[in-house]
Parts: sequence; structure tokens; C-alpha cells
Amino acid sequence: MLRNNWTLTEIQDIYNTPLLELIYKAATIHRDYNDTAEVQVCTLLSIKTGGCPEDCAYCPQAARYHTGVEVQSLMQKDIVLEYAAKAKAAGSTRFCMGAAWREVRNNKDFDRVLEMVKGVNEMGMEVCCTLGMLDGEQAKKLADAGLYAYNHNLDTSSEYYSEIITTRTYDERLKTLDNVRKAGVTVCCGGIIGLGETHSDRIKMLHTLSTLPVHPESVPINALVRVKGTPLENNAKTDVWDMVRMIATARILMPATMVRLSAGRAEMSLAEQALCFMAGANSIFAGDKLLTTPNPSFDEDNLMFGLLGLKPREAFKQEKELVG
Ligand code: SAM
Ligand code: DTB
Ligand code: SF4
Repeated sequence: MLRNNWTLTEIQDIYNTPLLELIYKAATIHRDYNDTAEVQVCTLLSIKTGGCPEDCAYCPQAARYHTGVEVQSLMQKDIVLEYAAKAKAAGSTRFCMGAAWREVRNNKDFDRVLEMVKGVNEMGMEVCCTLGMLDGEQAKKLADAGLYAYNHNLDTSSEYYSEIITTRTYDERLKTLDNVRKAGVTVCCGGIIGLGETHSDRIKMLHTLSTLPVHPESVPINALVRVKGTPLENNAKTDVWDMVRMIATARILMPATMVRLSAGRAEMSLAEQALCFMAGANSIFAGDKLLTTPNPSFDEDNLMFGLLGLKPREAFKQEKELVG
């Protein structure tokens, strides 16, 4: 049964379970709810890169940090559709377009994004966007264009948020998530570990996610990619055991959700990634680039899937199952 009334103490107890026992529990729940051989393969494309006015301390695309990311205006629709076709041919079933915007504005760029959404949807892939804050009307327009999912991360706990971002509030984040939900678009919302937060901050973030009125359909768990020029460039490398603990706890709290092993895979061994799948991760970003930072190549991931006996999940599976 899916629960939205988890208490902080319950989550704390799960999170602090001895690691191997926690993995076992998460793996058991994963089997009850999902086909454990299946992993959703999503490809990311940065359709508008760099020059962002926000001050997210982790982000290579914030204009105020000198990270060497080249600013690029919004890509042309046809080029984006070519990338989507390549991703589809390589086995991706979800295509996620990211823009380094604080929020969506009602202008020609937004109209172009709507055209991109329409085009990718017509190719039979699940279309996702991550464009910053949205109002209700914008969410509705994206839904009408065929948007399947919207990614908007909470990143950390509400308490730690202002240490990482000062140019927007946690409540603004939650408002966008509500606008997305009301427009009938599925929600992709997760966070980052390795920002300097405490275990208690991670537990609080998982509490916020798992007590939303409806669980996000996907929850990306990112390990901080430390980028030179950002305020967090000298943070310690995220401990893989923390990643496993986070994934396992998310899996137990939100059993039917796609839990995505997101940023950070380029610095993980195959064995470490295998532990994450064991602990309940069932989605990845594929392709040799995330938005601006490196990620394992399609070939490396194909080898990994072969070795671990994993297969890509087909697109729109949930809808197909509901239809019968
Ligand atoms: N600008 C939009 C926004 O902030 O919602 C969309 C793009 S933004 C790059 C999407 C997400 O990428 C962020 O919310 C954050 O969770 C993640 N991200 C950005 N930089 C990262 C990094 N260096 N390491 C890990 N995750 C990162
Ligand atoms: C998410 O949670 N992780 C992705 C996606 N959603 C948009 C982004 C990771 C970005 C890592 C840094 C970069 O490549 O710029
Ligand atoms: Fe801008 Fe998004 Fe990066 Fe924050 S995470 S600086 S909003 S692109």
C-alpha cells in the first residue's frame, strides 16, 4: 500500500537501518512493486545552456560562477528532434529537455519549446522538460503539447535550502510542483546529496517527497558533480554508501515510483552502480553527457545492462498496463 503519512521518526528509523538489512528490505519491496530487470533509460539534452540568473551553489550553468560553460541560446527545434531520434535509436524511451532558466516566460522561446514537446511526443517517446518555475497556465500549455513529465527538484531539505540557493524559495518550488500536478503532467522531483547537508536534511527531504499528496512518479537521486568555479567545487566526493542508503530509503517510502540513479554515475564503478540497482534504483540518464557534465556512454551502459541482466523499460508502460 502506498503511504503519504510517513513520520520523520519512521523515516529516520528506515534510513538508519544497518546497510545490508536496508538493502534487503528495499530489494524485497522493489520486487513486490516492480519488474526488477527493467530500468528506464532517459536521455537528457540541454536545449538552452548557461547564463542562468539563479545562484544554485552546485550548478555549472549559473552566470555568476566562472565554470567555463559556454552560454548558448535556445536550440532550433529540428536539431533537438534529431537528438531525440538518436536517443530513441540508442534505446531511450524518455527524452528530457533542460533549460538554464529561472522560470518560463510567455515568449517566442516558450512557443518553440512547446513545438519541441509536440515533436518528441509524436516520436513515441515520453517527453520531459526541466525549465525552472512554471505558473498554472504554462503547465497546462505544456500538457496540451503532449508533455509527459516535468522535472523540478527540491534538491535538499527546506531548512538547508537557503545555504544552497538564495534567489528563490522552497515554497516557490512546491508551488510549481503543484501547478504541474494540477495540469495532469507526471512529476519528477528529487534532490542532490553531497551539498554539505546532514543526514537529518536528507531525511527531511525524503519526508517532504514521500508526504506530497501523490508521490512523484519519478525521484532522481543525484550525487553532486563537483564543478570547478562553483562554490561547492571543493566538497568531498559523495560516499557511494550514502547514495545506496538514499536510494533504498526512497524505494521503501515510495515503492511504485521510478527511483533514478542520476548525476554521479561517471564517478561510480559498475559494482557500485549494481548495488544501487539492488537497492531499488530503476532508472538512469543515458548518453555521454548529462546537461553539461560527463556521463557513461551508451556503449558502457549497454555492457552494464548485459552483465547485470537488465533491460530498458518500454515507453508509456504504466498507461499500457492500465488499458489492459
Ligand atoms: N533551471 C532549471 C531548474 O533549476 O529547475 C532546470 C535545470 S537544473 C540544471 C536541473 C537540476 O539539475 C537541478 O535542480 C539540480 O538538482 C541538478 N543539478 C544541477 N547541477 C548539478 C550538479 N553539479 N550535480 C548534481 N546535480 C545537479
Ligand atoms: C536531475 O535530477 N538531474 C539531471 C536532470 N534532473 C535535469 C541534471 C543533472 C545535471 C548535472 C550537472 C550538469 O550536467 O550540468
Ligand atoms: Fe539555473 Fe537550474 Fe542551474 Fe539553478 S540549477 S543555476 S536554476 S540552471
